[in-house]
Amino acid sequence: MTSDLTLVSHSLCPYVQRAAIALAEKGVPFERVTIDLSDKPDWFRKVSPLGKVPLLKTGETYLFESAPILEYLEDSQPRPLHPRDPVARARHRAYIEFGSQVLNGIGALYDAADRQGFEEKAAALREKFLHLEQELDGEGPFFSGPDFSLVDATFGPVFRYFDVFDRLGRFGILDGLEKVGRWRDNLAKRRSVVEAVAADYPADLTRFLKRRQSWISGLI
Ligand SMILES: N[C@@H](CCC(=O)N[C@@H](CS)C(=O)NCC(=O)O)C(=O)O
Repeated sequence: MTSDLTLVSHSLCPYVQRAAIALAEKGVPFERVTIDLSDKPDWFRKVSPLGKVPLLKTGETYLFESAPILEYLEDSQPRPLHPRDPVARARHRAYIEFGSQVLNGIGALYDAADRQGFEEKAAALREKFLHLEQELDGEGPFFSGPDFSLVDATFGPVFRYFDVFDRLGRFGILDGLEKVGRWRDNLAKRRSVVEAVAADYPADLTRFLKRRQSWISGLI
């Protein structure tokens, strides 16, 4: 099967991964074009209004921003990843945004200049996961039970950061959060989540963290 969908990507970007996971879950073939965000090509600057990845090219149109891209895939492709119930759908959309706020917290964590700043950011991040521990469906394996959803596509890339953080130290951010821990393990096993990044992702992320010249860089 051929596809006219192209995902404009960067190797580490968790927002790109959301779209790649949704496409894989839907069984939709797509091309990937990877760009260097530190040296953005002219064609990319012209078609990306915010200068960010992901972009999804469909026909001659470049869609930008991961949340609308996910919604477009829901509207245009098979195998729904949103629940049908309107309240549940709205709640899932809200937790996709919550996932973006968690990613902001992760960015603040790895950019913290010193240990005290790092610990403050770690505590703020843990608050968000404590909230998730309350919200999660205890049965699992996914956010809302048996069906993989866009919230799962959002959090697979979130937990992937922790696989690398765990190699650098014991920061305790997810300690004792049993439902979150089980969710993390289940997402790590999901084929679409595994295949959303290249095999050298951990080394690539570690190099990225080293270059931040922040407190965590000093642990590498
Ligand atoms: N709100 C955007 C966030 C996307 C984003 O932050 N992408 C980053 C890479 S992960 C980016 O392209 N940054 C531009 C840059 O580094 O210049 C979305 O959901 O798509």
